Amino acid sequence: MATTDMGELFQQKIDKEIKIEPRDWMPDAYRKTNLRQISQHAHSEIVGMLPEGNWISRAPTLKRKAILLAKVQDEAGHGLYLYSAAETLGMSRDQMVADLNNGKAKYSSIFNYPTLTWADMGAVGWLVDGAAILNQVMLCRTSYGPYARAMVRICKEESFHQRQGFEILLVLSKGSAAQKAMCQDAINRWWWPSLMMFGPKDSESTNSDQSIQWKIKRKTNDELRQQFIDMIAEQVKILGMTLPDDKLQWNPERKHYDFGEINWEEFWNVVKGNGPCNKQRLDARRKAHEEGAWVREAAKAHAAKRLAKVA
Ligand code: FAQ
Repeated sequence: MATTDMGELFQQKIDKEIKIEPRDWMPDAYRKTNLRQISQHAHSEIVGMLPEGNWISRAPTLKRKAILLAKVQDEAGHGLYLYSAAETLGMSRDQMVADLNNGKAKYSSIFNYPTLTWADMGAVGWLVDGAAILNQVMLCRTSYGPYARAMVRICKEESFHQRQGFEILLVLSKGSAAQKAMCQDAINRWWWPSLMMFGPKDSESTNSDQSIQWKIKRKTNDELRQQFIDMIAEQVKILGMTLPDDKLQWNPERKHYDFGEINWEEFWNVVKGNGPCNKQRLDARRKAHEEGAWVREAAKAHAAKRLAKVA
């Protein structure tokens, strides 16, 4: 069958909401886009462990430490499900990790910002996981089967992450003047970078149109960003805190909150590797990879020994 006919059949399958599975025929560009997005997503989970990992040894109580530890471990698990889903598209995990470590692969801009105080653990959970969930709920219905299935489990865990973040801030918001100030400061620093997580505005998004046609994405970057702003603008009232945007205002005609201009220059700067912590994050990943070499070698040797026994 000619590739164009195959392409038409493929689109019909997508339109009928039939999931695409690893052994099915798919256009090269569909394979490439999924591989790009899923591997970027996996890298984000793994690099995303670092800003919070920074606070595990400094959590204020044993209980807080156990919760944070569990959250960071969940993120490692998410990375693993996602690398496995990406591998079904034909690239090895070794190659994906190499691409991350040599700076070729992207990961979410948000993880290039520093976590300066304990309140940042709350802001990351509430805002960063909150933004992640909105995007990921949509991805539970993405057209590539292994990605959609991985997202279902990830979303269940992410909602716990968001609640624990909000609860950290809720406690601080009812605390001393210094704790309240710490809470507000963390919100101020994480608000704008969280909005950037959804990607460039629709008019500058290179992949959205095709990804929406293939139902990899179900909503545009701007649609999800607006949904997030509408949700957080209400939740912040419960904390008795404010969002650092003097243009934030309910618009009864649009039935959405209006908001100020995002600093896109800052966004692209971070994406290109020049954010406050890009170098630190990649250095940490490379170091962990080098120091873990003996584990990989031991695991390979063990697997080879077992295979030899079976043969
Ligand atoms: N950072 O054409 P579009 C988490 C790139 S959640 C860096 O609109 P697309 C959980 C984009 O790759 C965070 N780069 O792209 C957690 C593209 O460049 P390329 C991860 C970005 O793919 C919480 C170019 O800009 N979530 O980890 C960003 O259609 C707490 C043009 O953009 C996901 O990855 C950015 N923010 O839409 C863990 C979700 N935005 O690749 C630990 C899955 C855009 O052509 C702690 N991914 N770029 O060279 C997606 O849904 C999509 O990939 C978007 C971007 C929405 C991120």
